[in-house]
Order: sequence, then C-alpha cells, then structure tokens
Amino acid sequence: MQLDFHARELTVKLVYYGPALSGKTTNLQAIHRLLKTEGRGRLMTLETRDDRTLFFDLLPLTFATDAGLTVRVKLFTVPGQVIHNSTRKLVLQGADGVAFIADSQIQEVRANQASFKDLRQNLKDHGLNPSKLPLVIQYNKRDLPNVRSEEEIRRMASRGKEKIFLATATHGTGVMETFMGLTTETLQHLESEHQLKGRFGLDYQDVLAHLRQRFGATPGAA
Ligand SMILES: Nc1nc2c(ncn2[C@@H]2O[C@H](COP(=O)(O)OP(=O)(O)OP(=O)(O)O)[C@@H](O)[C@H]2O)c(=O)[nH]1
Ligand SMILES: [Mg+2]
Repeated sequence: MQLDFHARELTVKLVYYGPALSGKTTNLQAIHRLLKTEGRGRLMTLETRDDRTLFFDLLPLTFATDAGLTVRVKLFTVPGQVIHNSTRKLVLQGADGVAFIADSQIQEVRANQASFKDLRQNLKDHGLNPSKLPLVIQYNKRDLPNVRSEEEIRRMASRGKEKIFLATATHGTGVMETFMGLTTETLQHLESEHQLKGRFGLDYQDVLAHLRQRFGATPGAA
C-alpha cells in the first residue's frame, strides 16, 4: 500500500499469481471487459505469440471516494512459466493481496503445487509472511472435461482458511467474484493494519461499493 498524503492518494497493489497458462491474463482481460468504460484504465499486456506473458500485465483502476481520497487499485499478473521466477518475484514486491489462479485440470495438480510453493518462497524472500498476506484461490477452467471435482475442491478448501472461487475465465464466470473477494480481504486487512477509517476517514466498505458500481452489476460472492 502506498499513501500519498499530499495528493491524498491511496494505491493498492493486487497480484494474480499461478502456474503457466492457468488463466491469469484471461482474468484481467475479463475484468477489463466487464468494467464500465468510464474511468477504466488501459489493460497493458505483453505477451509472446502463444499466450504467454513475458513480463507482466497491468490493469489500473482509479476512483474518488466520499472521503475525498483517490484510490488506485493496480492489478498485476505474473508470468507463470517456471523460467520467469525472477520476474515473478519482482512483480510480487509490495503486493497487498494475491489471487492464486490454479488450473483445475487433473494433469496440472503438480504445476499448481509448485507454483504455490514458489509464491510462498518469493513472499518470504520479500520479508512478507505468507500466512498473513490476504490470499484467495481461484480454480479456473471449470469448462474443461478432466478437472478436479467440485467436491474435492470444497474439501480442500475446508482445510485452509483462504476463500475459494470456481471460474471459467474465458466466459467471464467467477472472475468478478474472485476480484471482489480479493479486494474485500485486502481492504479489511489494510484497515486492521493501518486504521484507514480512523486516520484518513476512508471507509473500505465505501471503496468496495465504488468498485461494485464500476462493474454495473452486483457481484455474487463479494
Ligand atoms: N477452456 C478454458 N481455457 C482457458 C480458461 N482461462 C484461460 N484459458 C486459456 O488458457 C490459455 C492461457 O491463458 P492465459 O490467461 O494467457 O494464461 P496465463 O496464466 O496468463 O499464462 P502465463 O502468462 O504464461 O503465466 C489461453 O489460451 C486461454 O484462452 C478457461 O476458463 N477455460
Ligand atoms: Mg499471462
């Protein structure tokens, strides 16, 4: 989180993390598509020919709150390919919250696990406590045939404390719910760590309401 007192600006950084081709870029593309055009930032993507992020994607969202503060939410994706670890680590720096985008396909179980492990290590390397950082998990590609069952996912979810979302990012399903879930967790955490309301008059519920309005619809799970 960055707070610029002079400009009365709060910047929140959210990172979409996960193995290669799990659908991180697709999530940002869907969010971009679902947002009303007014005040919508430009989606910056840098991809190779075969859908692979080389560096990162960035979608900035900016709006004024009732407290007279400008809030900027910066959404980043990391490149999932194993070889890009140093870039992932760089993008993760200063993250306020992470959405882990897992691939639901059974053959991707190991890739998900390896990526989750590397997320925890990279957070630790940045001096961030993985168990304290706001984190939500999305199981994407629910439309494909050979995926882990919903029951199995729910069972795993009941063992962890993270919220789980099911999605088909290419159809835009579950994308907003994941994003609003992540934003809610992150703002609640920032409020408890920094007392945004008491110190700056910033009510995080107000920020969430502004975000919901940006989509022009009421997101389900948020
Ligand atoms: N069937 C299906 N395909 C999907 C879904 N989400 C993404 N894809 C496809 O999976 C491929 C990879 O998606 P990306 O969003 O580029 O994946 P990424 O996680 O950004 O990949 P890296 O940048 O390499 O880390 C693309 O061809 C997408 O169209 C989904 O929900 N269902
Ligand atoms: Mg990508």
